[in-house]
Amino acid sequence: MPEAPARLTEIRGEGEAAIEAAGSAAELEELRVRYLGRKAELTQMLRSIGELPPQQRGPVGKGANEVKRALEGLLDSRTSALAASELDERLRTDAIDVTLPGDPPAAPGHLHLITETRREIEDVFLGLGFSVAEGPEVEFDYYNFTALNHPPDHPARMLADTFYFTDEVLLRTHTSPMQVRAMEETEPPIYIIVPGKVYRRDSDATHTPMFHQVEGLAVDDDITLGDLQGVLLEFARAIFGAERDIRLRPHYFPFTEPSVEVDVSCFACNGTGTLDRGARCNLCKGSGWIEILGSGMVDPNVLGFVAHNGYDPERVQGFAFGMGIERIAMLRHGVPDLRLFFENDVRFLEQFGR
Ligand code: 2NL
Repeated sequence: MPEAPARLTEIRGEGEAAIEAAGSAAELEELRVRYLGRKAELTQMLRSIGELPPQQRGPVGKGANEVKRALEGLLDSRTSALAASELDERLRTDAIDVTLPGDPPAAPGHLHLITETRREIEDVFLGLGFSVAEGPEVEFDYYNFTALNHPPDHPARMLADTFYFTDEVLLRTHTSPMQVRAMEETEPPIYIIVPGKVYRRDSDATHTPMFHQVEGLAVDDDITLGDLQGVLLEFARAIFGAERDIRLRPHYFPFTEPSVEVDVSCFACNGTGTLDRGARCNLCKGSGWIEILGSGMVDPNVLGFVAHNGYDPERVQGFAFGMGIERIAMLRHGVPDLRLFFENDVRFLEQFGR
């Protein structure tokens, strides 16, 4: 057995090497027991110092305590270094990437009935070859009235009926101004529908100052009232059921000539006006017909405003129509009051828009 101080140097070398090499907290704990535990060689040496010759006690005791402190210090610093790097590792691997898409429950929201209805109407006309165009809600008097053949004294132009910003700038009262814009931008043929919000100075049980419209426009060679009738029959059947018929009644609009109002055969009484036990149908008031929209052949005067872009009224003709989205939705879903659309009572809204 080597002399005590030489053995101490050996223990210190071995211990330090083993501690440096340890890769886990558990290994370090084992080494702490092996080198500093009750049965460790170093501990035994310190305990038996009293048995050494007196002149060796001082140097051996001093040397053994030095080794003990060195190994203790190294064990402590390695233990905390390892804990820190294990924490770093965990922070790195357990990190949550908050930019990844989550896995949330299905959104509790859904479309508003007006949005759902607008999209269904759009789908019908997309299927018939029309494109969807949208335009500004703040318009010039020129596009909203003048180019749509409204004479300067037309009642719709009055301050009492239309929201004006200035003499020439207003909130559009229909979506037709965008149809004039589309004709300025695109030569014929044109087949478009224009959905959107429109504004009129009206407010009662059947009128809100803002409502939604879809207008349609087709201009081509040889467009006839028969084309209008065919397109609107397809529309009525797609929205109100394959059994439906339509009826055109003469009417008047400033921008169409001739003009017609269009009725669909009643889907509550199948157009008979009478219910099961002979009671009068209350949806169509016994007439068998329900008004759904207004339309007509585009007035040549309207085409005259865009004749410079190929809309020569001597060479092309067209049809146009306009409908209120609220009215279509109320009829289809039996909504009893227009104002329900805008009160945002979820008990109403939640019933639609799946
Ligand atoms: C209704 C009736 C209608 C039009 C809108 C139109 C547009 C152009 C030219 C000619 Cl650019 N006409 N639009 C035509 C007839 C009726 O709307 O009752 N809407 C709620």
